[in-house]
Amino acid sequence: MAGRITLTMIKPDAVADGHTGKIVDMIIGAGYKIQAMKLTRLSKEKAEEFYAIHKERSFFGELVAFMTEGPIVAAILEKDNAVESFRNLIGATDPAKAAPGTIRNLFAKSIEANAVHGSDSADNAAIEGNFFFSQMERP
Ligand code: 3AN
Repeated sequence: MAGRITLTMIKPDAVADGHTGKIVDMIIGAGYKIQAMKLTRLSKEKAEEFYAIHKERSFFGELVAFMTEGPIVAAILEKDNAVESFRNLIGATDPAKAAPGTIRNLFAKSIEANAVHGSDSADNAAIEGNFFFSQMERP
């Protein structure tokens, strides 16, 4: 399974703005199978855990505050070469640099409120999938 899954979050900005359906439609249209999906909200502790790799970065506090300000949609997505292909679908972290037609180009507001998350490696996809979903939630 490693290499065939990635973990996405539709972030609080995009959920609040009503873009969930359009983003899920783009994901399915790009050929991903949804293995698991939930609407949830990160606590401060869980957001700090998810983004622990960034804890020394200047933007860490703002990132945690932003990611806890409202509900998110988390999903495990399956496709060949899932991590890399999904990062191409979402575009660059900074929406000003995201290619036309990518999810961030269409829906992100800023480098922080950038609409979606995508795992950056197969190992992290597995870790992030287990962070959000139990075995029972992954039929
Ligand atoms: P990506 O989400 O494209 O993998 P990362 O892992 O470098 O990007 O950053 C994780 C998250 O941290 C980003 N999605 C974004 O919300 C936030 N972030 C990254 N760089 C900055 C920055 N310079 N200022 C504010 N937030 C940032």
